[in-house]
Amino acid sequence: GQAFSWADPFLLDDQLNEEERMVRDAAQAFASDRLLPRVQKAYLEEQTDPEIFREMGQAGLLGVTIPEEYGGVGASYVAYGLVAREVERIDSGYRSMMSVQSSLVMYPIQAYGSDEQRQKYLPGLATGDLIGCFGLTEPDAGSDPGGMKTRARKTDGGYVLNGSKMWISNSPIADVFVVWARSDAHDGKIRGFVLDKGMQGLSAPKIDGKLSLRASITGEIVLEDVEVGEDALLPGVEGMSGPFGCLNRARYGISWGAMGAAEDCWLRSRQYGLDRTQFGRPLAQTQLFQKKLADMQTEIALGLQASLRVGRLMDEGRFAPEMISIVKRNNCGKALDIARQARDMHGGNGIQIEYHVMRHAQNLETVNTYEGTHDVHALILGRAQTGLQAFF
Ligand code: TGC
Ligand code: FAD
Repeated sequence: GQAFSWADPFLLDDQLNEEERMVRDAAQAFASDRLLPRVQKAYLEEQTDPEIFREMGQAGLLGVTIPEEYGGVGASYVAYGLVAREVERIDSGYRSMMSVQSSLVMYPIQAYGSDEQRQKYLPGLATGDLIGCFGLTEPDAGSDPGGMKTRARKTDGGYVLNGSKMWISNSPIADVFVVWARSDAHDGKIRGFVLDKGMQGLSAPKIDGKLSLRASITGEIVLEDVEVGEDALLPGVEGMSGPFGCLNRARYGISWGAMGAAEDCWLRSRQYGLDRTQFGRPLAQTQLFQKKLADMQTEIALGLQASLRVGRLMDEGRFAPEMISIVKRNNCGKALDIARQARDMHGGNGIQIEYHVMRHAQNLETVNTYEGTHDVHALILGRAQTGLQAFF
């Protein structure tokens, strides 16, 4: 028989190959050595250290699935998911910084960009010398990004962009802006543009006052008659499948990341229950506490196994976006439940920054909302099985 490994019930580790384990171990070491020591201060003070991008680049955590010729790691989607899990074990905001850079900025430049754009941006994004952001959401277009108002108007040598983007991770510190706009020269279809910091008319003010994801800076992107050349257009894609192609990758990574945050909450709750005595016995020796631990262990084991399966299918080129909706939606929702339970299981200490669990719970509110809310993914899955569109 096989001994039960309580922390890895389905022996996930056995299902990884050598390279995936190496990437995972590098991410784990980086996360505990470089991210954990600074997260509490960063969160309390709402400070994002841009240097983290360079450190992530050095550790090989940016562009995990991007081919090596462009400075990426050329590893599998499973490896990318493992990185997200390790980074988000520390903080969802750090994982956000990484996923935007890898899936929402490097991926579209690699997949839809010209050779010149690839050469110009990808190596610097892979080392973290350049910081990227992705502007899809607008003040009046969140779940319905097709309702965007940002416009690209054709000029002689290029385009003029006008509009504003809201809730954009990394934007106040970004060098590279992947921005989606309706283009009058392309029948009003959505097109992607790559803009550089410092362009006339481009600004990215910070959004203050977030009670969630405080270690990751968020801002607007304001475009006021920003003139760009033809070379700013991403030539390889047209329509909503452009931004959605990026979101598929990021959402998949988030499904692993959320489980990382959940695991941290679970392991901390277990330890707390073993260490803390009330009524003459450890909390962990009560039935209610054990039931909560069993629920956490179960949801995490199932969630990780599902993300692994979707990752394997992505690596085989056999994924459908709805598969990603299942794991994004379920893993984020379950992680949020687990973090809230963990907060409760820590009693009064649970509200303290040193105990980590409430920070995770607050972060997961965002993670459950961005990249398609929990309910929007339900509607995607509802449409897929009924053939009926319930968005509007
Ligand atoms: P719909 O009619 O379904 O489709 C329009 C066109 O898009 C194509 N498409 C996809 N292509 C690839 N992958 C997918 N997942 C796709 N989903 C749709 C589709 O084939 C069609 O193409 P075509 O050529 O026929 O026109 O589109 P809709 O406008 O009705 O969409 C509805 C809905 C709800 C599915 C969609 O709008 C949606 O997913 N909304 C959620 C918005 C969202 O996720 N925003 C994320 C913003 S970025 C972000 O949050 C980053 S945070 C990251 C971090 O900090 O970590
Ligand atoms: P809304 O769409 O207004 O939704 C509000 C509520 O209504 C939700 O509960 C939703 O589920 C529900 N709802 C909406 N439509 C329907 C419907 N048809 N039927 C039933 N219920 C519905 N975006 C980017 O482009 N780039 C980024 O880098 C980025 N980073 C982010 C970072 C943070 C910290 C946050 C908070 C957001 C970020 N986002 C980013 C934006 C994010 O993707 C949106 O917030 C998200 O898509 C939801 O849009 P919304 O906020 O406009 O909410």
